[in-house]
Amino acid sequence: MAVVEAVEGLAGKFRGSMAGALMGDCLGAPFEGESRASRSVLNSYFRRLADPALKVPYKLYTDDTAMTRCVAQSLIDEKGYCATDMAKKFVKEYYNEPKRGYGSNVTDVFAALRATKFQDVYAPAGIQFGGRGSYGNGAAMRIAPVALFCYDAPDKEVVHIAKDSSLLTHANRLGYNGAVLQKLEKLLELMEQGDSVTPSQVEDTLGVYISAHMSVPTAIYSFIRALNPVTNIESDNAFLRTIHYAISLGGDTDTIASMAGSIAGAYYGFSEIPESFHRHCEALSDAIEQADQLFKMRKPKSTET
Ligand code: F2R
Ligand code: MG
Ligand code: MG
Repeated sequence: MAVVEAVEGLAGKFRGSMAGALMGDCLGAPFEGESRASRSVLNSYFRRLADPALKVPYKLYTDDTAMTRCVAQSLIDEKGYCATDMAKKFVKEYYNEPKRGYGSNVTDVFAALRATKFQDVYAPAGIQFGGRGSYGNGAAMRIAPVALFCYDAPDKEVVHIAKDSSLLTHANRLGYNGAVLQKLEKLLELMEQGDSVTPSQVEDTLGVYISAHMSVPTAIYSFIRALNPVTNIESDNAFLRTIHYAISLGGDTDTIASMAGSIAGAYYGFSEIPESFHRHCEALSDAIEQADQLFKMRKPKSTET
């Protein structure tokens, strides 16, 4: 792919967030659900990918990115949140490319939305799991464009769009809140232990699973942990270190690395993502294009009432 022009400042952070989500997904996907990869396997994986002479096909994105792209495109097309448009985009995307590794139950929501002709777009998610709704991390994994779109908006606007867009597929309160607050206390305890915390401790304390409450705090922790060098992780680039560390925890690697990558990408900015990795991820230019559009249309600052 063509080299992406460097953009600094806030625009670079928008790009970094969208690109980071994509890269975490693409680079983490080969390890999803496999037993935890060893340090040496991951160090050589990242070393190989960094080699400009390496000629391999790019890594495909999965459902995480497929849905993130829908969220971004819907906010862009509708210039705001439109539940019906977003639901239609999810369904169209799924039926165009169903083999992106979707959660096994969320596909029932897509089928019901289509069968009911989008009459009540929140209804199908509400009847999942006997009316309890899904607590999978499929709503959290696609949320980055909402944060970008609402960059300057009042908090209540971010919360409204984040919650309602999640409810299109995930009606369990753990699915849209991620039980994050409870878990954040444990995250703080882990942070106090510094670099001595092992992947097993993270798995036992925060979780590395497909459920929102067992993966969202883990992604946040991965970002914080990788702010500084991590023992046995070779990457000296902090963005790559975040993705590497998230994958090293095992479990739901594409999703945890994608969520951590979007935070790290926003924090460090796109210019800090090594160019040698750009070509390894499918459709990076689309992520950049959507980031640029979200940047241009970000909501103006307004005073909260
Ligand atoms: N699906 C996967 N990975 C497995 C297969 C990938 C393989 N490499 C392949 O290519 O085929 N990953 C993706 O799914 C996760 C996001 O899932 P989402 O969108 O939340 O789906 P769903 O179906 O709503 O929930 C996932 C599972 O969670 C359990 N669950 C959820 N709510 C529950 C409830 N109330 N009670 C009991 N169980 C509940 C179920 O097992 C659901 O199937 C991401 O990892 C993405 O990468
Ligand atoms: Mg996935
Ligand atoms: Mg996953």
